[in-house]
Amino acid sequence: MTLLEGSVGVEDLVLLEPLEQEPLLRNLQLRYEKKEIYTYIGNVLISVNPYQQLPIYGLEFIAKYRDYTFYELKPHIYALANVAYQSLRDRDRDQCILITGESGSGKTEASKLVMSYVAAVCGKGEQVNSVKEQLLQSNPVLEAFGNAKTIRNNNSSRFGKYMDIEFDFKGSPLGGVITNYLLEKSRVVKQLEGERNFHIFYQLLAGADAHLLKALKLERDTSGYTYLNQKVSRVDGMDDTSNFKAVQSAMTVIGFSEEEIHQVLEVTALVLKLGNVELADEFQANGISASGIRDGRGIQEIGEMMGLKSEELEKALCSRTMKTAKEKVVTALNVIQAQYARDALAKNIYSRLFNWIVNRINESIKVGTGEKKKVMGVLDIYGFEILEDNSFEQFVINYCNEKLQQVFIEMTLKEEQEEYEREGIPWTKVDYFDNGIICNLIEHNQRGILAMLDEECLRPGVVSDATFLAKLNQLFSKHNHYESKVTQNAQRQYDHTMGLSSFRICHYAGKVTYNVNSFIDKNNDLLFRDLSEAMWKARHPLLRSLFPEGDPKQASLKRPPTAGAQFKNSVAILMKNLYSKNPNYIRCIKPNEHQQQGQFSSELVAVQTRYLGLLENVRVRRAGYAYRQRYGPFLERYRLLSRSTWPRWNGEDREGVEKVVEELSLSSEELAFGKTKIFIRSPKTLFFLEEQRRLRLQQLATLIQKTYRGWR
Ligand code: AD9
Ligand code: MG
Repeated sequence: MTLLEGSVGVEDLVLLEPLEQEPLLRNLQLRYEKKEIYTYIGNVLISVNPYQQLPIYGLEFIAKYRDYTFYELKPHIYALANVAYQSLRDRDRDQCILITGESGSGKTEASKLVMSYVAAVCGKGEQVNSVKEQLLQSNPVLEAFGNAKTIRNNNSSRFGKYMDIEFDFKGSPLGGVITNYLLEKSRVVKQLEGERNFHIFYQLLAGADAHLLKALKLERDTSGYTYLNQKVSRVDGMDDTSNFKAVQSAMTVIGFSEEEIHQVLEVTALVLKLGNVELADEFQANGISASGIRDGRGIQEIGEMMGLKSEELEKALCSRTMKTAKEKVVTALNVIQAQYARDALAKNIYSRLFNWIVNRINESIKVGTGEKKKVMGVLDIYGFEILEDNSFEQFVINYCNEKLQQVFIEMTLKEEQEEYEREGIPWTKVDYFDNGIICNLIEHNQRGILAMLDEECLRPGVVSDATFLAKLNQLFSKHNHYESKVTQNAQRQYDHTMGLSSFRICHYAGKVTYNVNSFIDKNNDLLFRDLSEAMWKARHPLLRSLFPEGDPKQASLKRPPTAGAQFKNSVAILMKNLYSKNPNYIRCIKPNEHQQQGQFSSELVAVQTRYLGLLENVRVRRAGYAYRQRYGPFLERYRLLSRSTWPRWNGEDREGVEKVVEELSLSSEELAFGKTKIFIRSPKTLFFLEEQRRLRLQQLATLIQKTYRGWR
């Protein structure tokens, strides 16, 4: 049994005195220094990245946490996973686990801990174990293709992930569905200083045996590849060779055939090799500069691997065909344009390959539609990003975080307050900032920033990032959450940090300045038709299948939805999914910028606690009641604690509940009786009830044993 207050600070911030930012930070720091990385705010779990392996995980701890209720043991991610799983299994409520926090704060590790906890406690048997294995093995595969070393995190997820794990009525896993969001495909062709490309490229070069390397026409040395940052090819503590073996074996466990694995690696190799295609100026007879390929052997090999004539590939890379109703006009691309085309092709192949892998995993783990399922969703998605230079990617990522903050507000803060009103419980309202206005600024169907961007992308005539920005400036000149040089000048504010080609959004988490350069291009996300047609002509079955639009018969004039529209749509689907489930929150915090154990930077943590809204969260929680339940189920659980209600109670549920709490002499301060539910203020009272129940059950069991012996 643990007390909620002790020498390691409070385990639940609801008990913090005084409730202010400073003591909140001190409490987290005190706990962190004692290696207590988990702290609650009611049922929300705060997790501070320890950057070291703590001896608090594994089967022994799983066994402990599965047998206790939430507040009986120290705060732990297993306790949260346990509540979610039990509530799914026993109360038939679909759950979602929302894991948020900035890059390197520990989201992916948290999601894996949740998955391993659930896998350890749910169901048994050969069939069930094989499903569990498939679900767990999806992690190394997705991490190999979707994670990379960044300045902030050696194993940074460069995509968002939501996974629904599906269970049968007994709580045994049946399978799942993974949804991925926006892979950072620009990394395929270029990385910042100190960063790497996606892990798989290094794993492949380090881990493939000589035979495989030869088959893929690759050299082992990373220094020969333009797409691999030459300065960092290794990551401390990361073994690319053994990870490669792990990925191959994980793919086999999931159900990829040997042929499929080989094809995936071939396509991966092709991307690397494309980076080495050197383009140079060649002068045409008319004197106009045009591009051509410098090194014939490289393109020859790529062509062979693709199953495509190298001349066709060269043509697709170096020229562009415009079709009108009557004729086809072929124009030569200059070197810059051809390099752009080559990189666009590499990025497209890789991101489509990634989507294909996700789909292929889903095919293996999907569950038949006929069965009734219980679902646990786990969301591990990029946190709020404020970089030095913020572009389209940061814009959509931060939009997604605004939406998640909305879920948090709606499902915890607002819902909490509305429930008190519904139940007629006296209550002091707590103010919090509702970020609906910012979501609207971005996503409004006709007048949002994304809609404006789409309008520019689809508008005929001369459009550019600048015309897009001009449009925003005009439309949002009076918006409280929008700023730019133009709107600032109009208000006679002179801010030297704001460039002419930028706009700024006052997000709930802070102000972010976005540079509009490439917004149009990235939103359009168009691949020249010549390239998709060439890929479709390739004989390589997997490569070809990634470019269905290259089929001339499929060629429609309708353009595919823009990247922004697609993202907005998938966020909307995600939101609908989350709203249909009971939320469980894990708020991850990064304690320092150096990926170092034992360092706690208060300033850095302060920023994160602010935008995670932790203080507001505690206020709302504290003004209210930690625990509530309908009278019926409450009575069912605790009626054995009162002589009036045990063994039988024929009256109203609410009256029965009143009898129980009366007999236990619970303080009236601790309780409130709503229209349909009883509310309990502090976790201690709940803990007390549970303890009494456990003792009473023991007593009853002894009684039954005695009676039984008497009969014999
Ligand atoms: V990113 O947004 O994908 O860049 P995450 O996912 O938030 O980020 P991640 O889970 O990858 O962060 O954690 C970063 C590193 O911190 C891990 O590689 C571990 O080395 C370390 N970490 C995180 N959580 C734990 C933990 N519970 N125990 C030990 C941890 N180490
Ligand atoms: Mg991650």
